[in-house]
Amino acid sequence: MLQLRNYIGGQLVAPAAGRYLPNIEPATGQVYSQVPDSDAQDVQRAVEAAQAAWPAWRATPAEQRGKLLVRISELIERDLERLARAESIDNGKPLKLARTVDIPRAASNFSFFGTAAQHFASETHMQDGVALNYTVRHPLGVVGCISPWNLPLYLFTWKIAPALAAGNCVVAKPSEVTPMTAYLLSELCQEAGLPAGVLNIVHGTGPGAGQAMVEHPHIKAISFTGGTKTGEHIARTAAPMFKKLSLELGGKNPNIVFADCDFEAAVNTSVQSSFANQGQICLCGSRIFVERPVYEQFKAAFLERVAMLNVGDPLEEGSRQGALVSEPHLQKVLSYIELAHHEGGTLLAGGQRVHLGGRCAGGYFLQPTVFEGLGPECRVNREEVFGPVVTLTPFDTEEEVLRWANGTEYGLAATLWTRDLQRAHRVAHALETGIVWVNTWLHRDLRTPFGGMKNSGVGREGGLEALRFFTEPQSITVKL
Ligand code: TXE
Repeated sequence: MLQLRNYIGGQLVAPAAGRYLPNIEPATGQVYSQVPDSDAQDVQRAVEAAQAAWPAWRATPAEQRGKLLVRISELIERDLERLARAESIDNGKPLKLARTVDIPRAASNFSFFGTAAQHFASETHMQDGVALNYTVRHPLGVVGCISPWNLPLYLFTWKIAPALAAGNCVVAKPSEVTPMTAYLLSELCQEAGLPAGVLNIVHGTGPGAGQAMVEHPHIKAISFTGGTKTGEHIARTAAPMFKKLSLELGGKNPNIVFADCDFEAAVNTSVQSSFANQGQICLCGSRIFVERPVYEQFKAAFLERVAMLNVGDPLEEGSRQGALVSEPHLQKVLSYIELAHHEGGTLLAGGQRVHLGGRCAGGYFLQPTVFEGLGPECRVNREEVFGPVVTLTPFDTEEEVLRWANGTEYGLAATLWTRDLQRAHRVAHALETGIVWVNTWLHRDLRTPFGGMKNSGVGREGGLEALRFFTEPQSITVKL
C-alpha cells in the first residue's frame, strides 16, 4: 500500500517516529494509502530546513522566485487529470468538479502569486522639505500554513503561493483526511527545481503536527483555514507568542432571493451554492431566504432541480453529488438532519444516507436535503452543518431579512438576487459579511480581499492582502 512521505529539505522522507495513519477513500470506505503521523520532531526538522534555506531564498530576486512558482503552476496544469483523479479519490468530490475547479485553481494560485510579487509596491510619504518616509516590506522568515479537507489542493496552494512569493520559507500541513494532492505537489516542487527547504510539507494530525507548528517559536506566522473551534484554539496558543495570524473559519451564509430577481439564474445558482462539493464549502449558502411573492414558485423550481442531483460514484462522469469526506463527518451531518426534525422542520427533499452498490457499497453518501419551517433562531439555522443540508424561509421585508441574515455569529459570505441596483448596494452594505455576491456565487477574482467578519475569522487573504500578511512593514524616515 502506498505510504506517503513528508517533504523536508527537498527530500521525501518517512516520519521520524515511523508512525502512519490510514487514509480512507470516502466513496468506498476503504483504506487505500497511509499518511505520516508526524510529530514535533518532524516539525523541528522542517523548521530547520526552512531556516537554512531562507537567506538564499530571501535574496533571490522576486522575478526569479516568481518564475519557479509559475513553473510549478505549469506542472500542475500538465498533470491536471492525474491530480483531479487523486483529489476525487481522496476527498469524495465528483471528478468533474476537481477537474474544472480544484486543480485549475491550484495552478492559478501559483501563477497569480508568481507574478503578483513583481507588482507588489510599498508606500512613500513625502513631508515637503522636511523628510522622506518610505516603507520596506520584509519577508517574515519561516511561516506556517495549515489547511482543511474540503478543497485540499486549492486551499493549500492559496496559502503557500503568496508566502513563497513574498520571500518566506514555508512549513505546511494539509489535512490528514485529504493528504494526497499535497504529497503529489511535493514531487512537482522537486521537478520544478524549487530549492531544498524553501517549502516543507509535514503530514499529520491537528493535535500532533499542527499543534507543534503553532507552538514552534521560530514559525513567525500561521495562516489557517478550518473550523471556528480550531481557530479559537490556535489563536489561544499563538497569540501570547505574538505570531501573526490569518484565520479563515466557518460560515453560515445567507442566500437572499428578492421577487424581482432573474428567476432562472437565481434557482440554478442556488442549487450550486447549496450543494456544490456536497455542501462542504465554507461559502455555501445554506440559509435560503425567498421573498414571499415568489416563495412557492421558487420552492417548486428548486426542488425540481435538486431531484436531478444524482448521487453516485465520484469517478463516474454523470455523478453530480459525490461522497461526504468521512464517516464521522457524515454522522455529524446526519445528526443535524435529526435536529432539524426535532426543531419542527418540514423535510422537503432528501434526509437519508444513500447506499450505493458495487465498489461504493461502503461509501459515505447522503441525499441533498432541504427543510422548510425552521425559524432563524433554530440551531440548524445558526450552526455550521457543512454538508448538503439547506433551509428555505419566506420573508416579507428587507429589514426582516437583513436581521435574519445578520443574526448568526458567523459573517463569511452572502449572496443576494435582485434586479434593483439601489437595493443591491443598500443590502450589500448592510450585510455583516466579508464577501457579498450580487446575482452570482463563488465568483472569484484573486485580487480581491477574501475572509470573514465576526466568528468567521481574522484577516484577509487574496491579492495584496496576502502579500501584506506574509511581510513585515518597516518604516524608514530620512531627514531632508
Ligand atoms: O476541521 P479542523 P475538521 C468546519 C466544519 C467541520 C468542522 C470540523 O464545520 O465540520 O470545521 O472539521 C488542523 N493545531 N470546517 O475537524 O479540525 C487539521 O489537522 C493546528 C470549516 O476537519 O479545523 C486540519 O489540517 N492545527 C472549513 C485543519 O486544522 C490543527 C473547512 C482543519 O481542521 C489543530 C473544514 C491544532 N490544534 C472544516 N487541530 C472551512 N471554513 O473552510 C486541527 N488542526
